[in-house]
Parts: sequence; C-alpha cells; structure tokens
Amino acid sequence: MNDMSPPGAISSYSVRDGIAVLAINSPPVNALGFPVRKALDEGIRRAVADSAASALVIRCDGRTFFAGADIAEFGGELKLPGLNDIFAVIEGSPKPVIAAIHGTALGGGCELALACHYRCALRSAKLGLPEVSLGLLPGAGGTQRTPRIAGVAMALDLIVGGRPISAAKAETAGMVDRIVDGDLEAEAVAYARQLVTEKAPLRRIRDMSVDLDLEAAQAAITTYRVAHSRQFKGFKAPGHIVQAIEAAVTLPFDQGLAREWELFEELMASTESGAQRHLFFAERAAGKVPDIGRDVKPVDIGSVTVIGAGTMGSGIATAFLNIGLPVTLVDREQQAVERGAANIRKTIAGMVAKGRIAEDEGGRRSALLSTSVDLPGAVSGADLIVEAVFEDLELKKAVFAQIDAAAKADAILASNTSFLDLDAIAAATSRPEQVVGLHFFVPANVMRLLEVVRGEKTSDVVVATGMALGRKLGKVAILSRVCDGFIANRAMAPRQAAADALILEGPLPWEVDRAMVEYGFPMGPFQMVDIVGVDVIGWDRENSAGRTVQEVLCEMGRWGQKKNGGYYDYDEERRAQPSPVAEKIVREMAAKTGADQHRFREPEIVERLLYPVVNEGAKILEEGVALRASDIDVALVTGYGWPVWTGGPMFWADSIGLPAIVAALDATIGADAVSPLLRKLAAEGGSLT
Ligand code: T1G
Repeated sequence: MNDMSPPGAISSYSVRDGIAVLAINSPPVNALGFPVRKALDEGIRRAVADSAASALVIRCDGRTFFAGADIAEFGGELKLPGLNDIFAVIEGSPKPVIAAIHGTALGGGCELALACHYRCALRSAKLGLPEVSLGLLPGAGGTQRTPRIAGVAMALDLIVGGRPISAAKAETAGMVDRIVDGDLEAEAVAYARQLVTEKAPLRRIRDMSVDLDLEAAQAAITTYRVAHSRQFKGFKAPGHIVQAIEAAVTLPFDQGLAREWELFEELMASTESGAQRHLFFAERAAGKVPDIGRDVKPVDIGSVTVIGAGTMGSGIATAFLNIGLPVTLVDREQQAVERGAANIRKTIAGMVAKGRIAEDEGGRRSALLSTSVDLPGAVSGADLIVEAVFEDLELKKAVFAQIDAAAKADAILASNTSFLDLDAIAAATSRPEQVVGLHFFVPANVMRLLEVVRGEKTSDVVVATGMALGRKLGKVAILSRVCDGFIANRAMAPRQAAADALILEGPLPWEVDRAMVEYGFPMGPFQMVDIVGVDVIGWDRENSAGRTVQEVLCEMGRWGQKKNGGYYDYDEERRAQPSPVAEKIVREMAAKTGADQHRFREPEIVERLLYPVVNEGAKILEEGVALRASDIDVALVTGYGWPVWTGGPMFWADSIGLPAIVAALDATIGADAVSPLLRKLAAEGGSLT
C-alpha cells in the first residue's frame, strides 16, 4: 500500500513486502526542524499501528539522511515533539525500526539512527556528531548512546573531535549493522525482512551498559582531556561533552539523558555557541553575491599558470595541484623556478609522509606540475593565470601587459596582490573585465581565506568563477572591492598601529603579545612582525631616521627571526625570548614621547588593540568594500586566527555593545576617527551582524 503523497510533500509512507517505509523529503539537507519532526512522529506512530507492517525503515530523499537539527531554529522556542520524544516512540515500538543511511547522518540525524533498533548504510555514507563545531553537544542522546554502543574512547573522539567517520568505521564501532550498495531502500527493506524472519530482538542501545568500569572510563577521559587541552582553550563545549560522557558512565540512561540536556541548554545559551553558530551561517552567506544570480555560470578552469615561483607562487601552485589541476610555474630565472618546484614537491611529499594523502596521490599531484621561464609560451593555453610577483605596481603592470599579449581570448587573469590597486593593474591590459584579484594568505595551500577582489570592470562571470574556485580549493571565498589592503589586512592594520603606540605608554611588546594570545589569537602583533620581518611592513629604508622603535630596530639590523632577532631574541632552535635590546629601545623611545607610563591590565590592552579593528571593519562595511559584516568576521577568523569562540570582530562588538565601543574609541582614537556607521548603530541600538 503506497501513499500517493502530493509532490513536494515532506514525507511519504509506503509498505513494501510487509515493511513500512517512511521517507522524509526536506531539502537541502533534511534538517530536523519542526515540520520534519512532526512528519516523523506521525509516520512512526502510523507504522507502529499498521497491521500490514512488521517493521519500519526510515530513510530520506535528496542528498543525505538527516544532517542534524535545524540550526536556524536554535535560540527560538522549541516546538514539540522534540527529538527525544520521537526517539522514545522509536524505542517503544513493538516492531523493529531500521535507519537507512546515505550522505551524511550528522548530529540529530546520527542520534536518530542510534535510537533505531538497527542501522544500514550505503558504503559512501558518513556518520558524525559535529555539534562541538557549533559550540554545542549532541542534545538528543548522542552522548549517552555512543559510549554504550561504541565505547568511551570512540565517543570522546567522535563527539569532542566532531569529525564524521565512514560507514565502514561506524560498522566496526557497532554504530552501523550492515553496509549496502546500490538501491538503499530495497536493501534496507530486505534487511528489515530478514530481521523479522529471524525474529531479531528489539535491540535498544539505551539498555546496553558502557564497556568500561568507572575507573577505566575516568582514565580514558583524563587522558583525552590532557591530550586535547589546546583544543579546549576558549571553548565551553569540549568540557561539557566530557561531563556528559561521564554521566553516561555513572548514571542510569534516563538520568544521563537529563544531565545531557542540562549541559546542552547551558551551551545553547552561551556566547561561544552563539558565536560559532553565527560563523556557520556566515561562511555560507559569504559565497552569495547578491547582484550575481545563479544564471551566471562560472568558467570551468582546466589549467593554471602561476607567475612567480616565490613563497606565494609556490603555495598557490600547490593549492591548485591539490585539487588535481595541471599547473605551470613560471619565473624569469631557471634557478628560481626550479627552487619553487622543489618546494612544491617537498610540500606534497610532506603530506604523504604525514599520511594525509596516499603516495600515489602525491605522485599524481607532482606529475601535474610543469615549469617554464617562457612567460608567453606558458600562459598561451592556460584557462587561468595567477600573477604572484613582487608587490610592486609597475612590475605587476608590466607582467599583466605580457600576459595580455599572449593569453587566449577567454583566459582569466588574476593577481595575488595583497594591497595594490587592482584597477590600475587591469588597466595595463586590453581586457580589464577578465582581471580579478585572488588574494591568498600565507601559506596559500593551507590558509582557508581567499579574498576575491572585484575590480571596477571585472565581469560577473569572472567574479562568479573566482568565488567558485575558492570553494573548489576548499577555502572560504570572501568578495572584496578594491581598497588598500582589501578586507582582512586592512581591518587588522589598526591592531598593529595601536600596538606600536601602546608600547610607548608602558606595556612591553611581550606583555601586549601575551594579552592577544590570552584573548585567543595564535600569536601577538610583535611575534607576528618578528616572523614576517620587522623590515617588511612599512619600513622606509631610504628615509629611516630612528624615529620609531621599528626604524631603530631595522637600522640596527634587527629584522626579526630571520636576522639578528627583533622584538625578541631567538636561540638556535628559534625559540623566542623577550629581548633586553628591544626593551631598552622601547623604554628610550617612550621617554622621548613624554607620554605618561603606566601598567595596562590585559582587558585594557585588548580594548586598545581590537576596538580600532571593529572601527575599521565598520568603515569597510560602510564603504561597500565588504558585502556584509559577517564577511569581515569570516575573513579575520580564517585569515588571522581571530578566535572562533568570539564570532569575529563584528559579532564580538555586538556582544559587547556598540555604545561602549564608541565611547572607548572617542576617548582613544578621537571622535573624528570613529566610523559614522558605527556611531549611528550605537546611537540607534542597532547591531553590525
Ligand atoms: N540546519 C539548518 N540548515 C543547514 C544545516 C542544518 N543542520 N546544515 C546545512 N544547512 C544548510 C546550509 O546553511 C546551506 O543553506 C545548505 O543547507 C547547504 O549546506 C540535536 C543540536 C550537511 C555536510 O552541524 O555540515 O543536530 O546557504 O552549503 O557543503 O544533537 O551543511 O544553501 O541556504 O554546508 O554540501 C548538527 C551542519 C546540527 C551539520 C552539507 N549538524 N551542516 O555540506 O552544503 S546541531 C551539523 C553541514 C544538532 C542535535 C544537535 C553541511 C553538510 P543555504 P552546505 P554542503
């Protein structure tokens, strides 16, 4: 008996060979929002009452089994039935309920599967409990059932790690009973029929006991906590997850479930989870360009030529090789191009050595690399040319003129410039509409941020192609208009300026760095300058005259980690120590300014350095350089390691309250320097995100 469900219905019910099949269809990922939960509840109860059905298979249409609760629902009132209510109906069923899994059974989807009596999955399917990446924990029994079926160690790895596992690995862990190929519904029905025929028990994970005694479980948990303490820093969820898993070991199931829900609600209400949920949607919003519709199809890129075999060029070439595109690496000198190619092959070999890719895959990628010192010849057949030469406008214009003369008519010409005027570069060609900025961050094959820079004349197709390339490269593509520094570098520049000014008022460079690391950055501004090179950013060698700490350091030949140390001294293992030389320079420079010297508490240092970043972000927004505030958050989180648990500068500013930030900026950088948009929003009780 089959339902004739109307097209587009959220669920369909049928009985095949005495087995009920409840199929849910809620694109794009069958998220377990209220309509889906209601349809599930009704369908399961119908199957339980249906005398024609001796078992029930639950499956999904579309690309995946339930990919979790509907994140968009969070923070609002939870309409019943909740997931635990539905799972109680499943576990109370007098007939076996079988989950038929394809795609990615994540979060609540994985929990639903664990509440079923049995589970079958397509070989290509994945299961996971990634709630930790949303600052949450599995709130529908995941922390209670997983330790029971898969053990404490696996539960910790799966839930605190948050990474999905293959169906095969899940089968090994006992989370999947049968792996199937081909027609999932037919295979699941056959499996259900077999279970009925064999009078298989109504096996409920809630009735199982955790495989470890309390002492062993505690030991496993302590070991995990110690091994992953860095990952726990700043985040609430990992610690809460461990507590929930402890409850699975120490409490009866229903009490453990209640404890899990308590911990879940604490996390749901936390700023950290709000920040991480903000970034989840922000990353997806970033890919949307409002004035470019889906009808604008990206160009298919089949080959890439990278010009410049230095650090950036080699990293960019590696990024494209990693997605299987053939790359020609070009430089003026044979020696330079060979050095670049050697670095690329070394990086790929490193990925093989670390087991991140198989040896044959490493070989395939390396084989896709070719080198040339003949620019015209190397660009003539390429679909995409990426220029990554020295940051000098005249040099870039000359290179683009050469590319323009040799590239095929529909080639896309991209510059990796980090702050030069893309429109001026485009003007050096006969095809400005085909010129775009692809600004990678060092190391280009690792950093997730890719700024796609839209010039005045860049065509929609080229913009769409740049954004699509970002996704294909596994990066987050953020669209930027042309300005000095685009989004990430421009927004973060005030942090360095504020840090340089602050060390003349009392704090030492390492005290400033420590405050930034405590806030959550991987390193502070002075540690960063020493690594990049004290001489690299903003030092005017010709006119240097000992007027700033940077000038004095550079004039002494203290150019950072690479040469004689900088703000820090380095031992032979490049371990950094605060430099007495630098301290003396700072103290003397501070004395010259006559500024009052005093100690700053860490929160004051955070305000002085980061509120100006919020201000610059507001200017980037009001000038239309960035499409939305959340793009600025994603750019700084993925490009500068801005701590995820704050949501990024704009979300963080909203969580502090814009009036307080504007008042502090008025007192430090002066009212005239404050973004009018920021002041307006603060006055109106508005928010940036
Ligand atoms: N809720 C709402 N919308 C979601 C969603 C979700 N869980 N997952 C994806 N979307 C939207 C997404 O915003 C985008 O929308 C579209 O679907 C395609 O997503 C109770 C509390 C499933 C691997 O964390 O990991 O269950 O931009 O671009 O690259 O214990 O989406 O098109 O309008 O990412 O193919 C746990 C999150 C939730 C999974 C697919 N589940 N999603 O990746 O597509 S909490 C998750 C993903 C929970 C329980 C707890 C990925 C994906 P739009 P996409 P994709």
